[in-house]
Parts: sequence; structure tokens; C-alpha cells
Amino acid sequence: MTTDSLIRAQRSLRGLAIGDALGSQFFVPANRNRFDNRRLPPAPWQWTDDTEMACSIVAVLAEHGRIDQDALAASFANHHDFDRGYGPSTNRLLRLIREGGDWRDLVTETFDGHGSFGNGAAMRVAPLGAWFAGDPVRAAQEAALSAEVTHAHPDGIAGAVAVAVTASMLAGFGNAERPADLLDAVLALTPAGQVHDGIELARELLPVTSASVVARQLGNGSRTSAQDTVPFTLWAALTRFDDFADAFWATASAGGDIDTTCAIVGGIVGAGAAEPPRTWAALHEPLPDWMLGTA
Ligand code: 8NA
Ligand code: MG
Ligand code: MG
Ligand code: MG
Repeated sequence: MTTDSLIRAQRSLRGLAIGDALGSQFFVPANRNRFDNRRLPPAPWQWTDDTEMACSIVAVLAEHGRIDQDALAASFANHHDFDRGYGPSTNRLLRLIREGGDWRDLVTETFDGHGSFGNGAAMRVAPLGAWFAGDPVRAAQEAALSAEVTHAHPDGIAGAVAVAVTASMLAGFGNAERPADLLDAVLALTPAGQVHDGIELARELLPVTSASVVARQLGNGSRTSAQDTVPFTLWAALTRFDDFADAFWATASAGGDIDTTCAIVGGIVGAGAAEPPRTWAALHEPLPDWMLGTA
């Protein structure tokens, strides 16, 4: 059954997948010089772990209507394709789950018991915010549940909460909220920590126009942490929420973890009203049925 929630989540997922697939092309050295004049790299653009994991979130929501953590861990592990370029700790975790390990034991053991604060929980979660459009409190709760399966560090979880709440608010209220007011609502629901502090700074930087200037202060994901990824992506998405292509190019031009920053931004602006250019959708590797939650 295709519900309104699923349709909204799929719109966000398509934006996320295009951001990820197109963004990842800029790791190819020959494509680096294409930023300046916004030239598209040659197709096909293959999506990476960001999209693969986002599809599991949508599939679990389509089946359960909420985040069932055991179902999500199983879907992440069963669909884990090593060649899609996963973060090192997530790679190991998913392999051990597939071999029969219990995610609840494994996830708390990562990084000497601190848990991961990688950006992997944030990169996949915008479609969940779109699913719970206009209900940011529920989006925050479900986002935390989705994060906990792979990321036990409070900042890893906070990054996912902040992205989901932003997508929920844009999907539910469109541009009715000013970006600064929207970020106040995000801050109210995001747990304390470095991600929260970074979003406070992102709010101050909303009037700045240059993505690279802002990325120098907030980070561009080059450490693949939630802390150095999420504040910049919220800034980029909320300053350009009505223009998918502009949001993409501004985000990509800052460099860093480009597949992931563009996946987050594409997922958030896709949750709102912004449509990716039609030609772009045809250039990226298509998503199979299971990935759209309709298998
Ligand atoms: P993760 O849990 O392995 O975390 C990613 C990285 O964050 C780790 O490798 C560490 O460097 C760092 N990190 C996380 N927690 C801690 C901690 N407690 N202490 C010290 N360092 C820590 O994987 P993930 O799923 O969060 O990663 C997602 C990223 O990996 C995305 O960028 C995704 O696209 C993928 N990826 C990125 C690159 C890249 O270089 N940009 C390459 C391949 C894959
Ligand atoms: Mg990736
Ligand atoms: Mg937290
Ligand atoms: Mg990445």
C-alpha cells in the first residue's frame, strides 16, 4: 500500500540518492574541475552506502510504520554491499550482524566503548523526517531509534535527530517557517553536545552567502563525523531549500565528504518542495523496488 507518508519519504529518498550519487562523482580526480562552471560528470552516477542505508529505513517504515530496531539492523546487514563504500566501523558491525551477532552488544563496543559519532546515522535519515512530516517530536524519537542501531555516541545520534527534525519541519510546514525559527525548533529537540553547538553557530551564519566560507567554520564532513557534517548541511539546506540544483552545487563546492553532505542536503530539500532537475534523475543508477519500500 502506498500511503502519503511513503510518497513523501520516497521524494526525500530520491533527493538523497541523487545527492549521494552525483556527489560521489566528485571523488573522481578527473571530475574535480567541474564545480566552477557546474558541469555534470559523465553518467551513470552510482549511489553509495548513504542511499543503501536510507532505503532500509524507508523499507522498515513501509512495513512497520515506525522504526523497529531489530528489523532495521537486519535490513542494514542483509543489504550491506561492501563495495558501496561504508565507514570502517559500520562495515565491521554489519558484517558481524550478518554472521549472527546481536547489534545491541556490538554497537556499544565500537570505538573502545564510546560508540560511533560518524555521520552515518545522519546521512540516511532525511526520508524518516519526511515520513513524519509536521510531527518533529515523533521524527526526533524515531530518528534516535534508527541511529542507535549503528551509532551509540550521543553526537552520532544527535546528528540524526537534527536532520530528521529539519526534514519533518520542511515537509510539514514548507517555507512557512523562517530558517532561523526552524533551526530554533531543531535546537530544542537536538540533545546537547558538539552537534548542538555547531547548529547554534550555523544559525548565526545564515546571512552568509558563501558555502566555502561557512564550511571553513562549521566543517565540510572531511572527518566523516556528525559534528563536522550536520551543522553545515543544515545551513546549506535551509539557505537554498527552494532550489535543488543550487543547494546541490553550493554543498558540493565546499568539498569534504561530498556524497554524504549532498545526500543529507538532497534528502532535506527533497522532503520540502524542491524537485531535482528531470535530467539528473535519469542519469543516476535507478533504485530497485525494495529500495523504494514498495517491494
Ligand atoms: P563509522 O561509524 O565508521 O564512522 C566514520 C568515522 O568517524 C570513523 O572512521 C572515525 O574516523 C570517526 N569516528 C566515529 N566515531 C568515533 C569515535 N568515537 N572516536 C573517534 N573517531 C570516531 O561509519 P559511518 O557509517 O558513520 O560513516 C559514514 C561515512 O562513511 C560516510 O561518509 C559514508 O559515505 C562513508 N564513507 C566515507 C568516505 C570518505 O572518505 N568521505 C569514504 C568511504 C565511505
Ligand atoms: Mg557514501
Ligand atoms: Mg544525544
Ligand atoms: Mg560519505
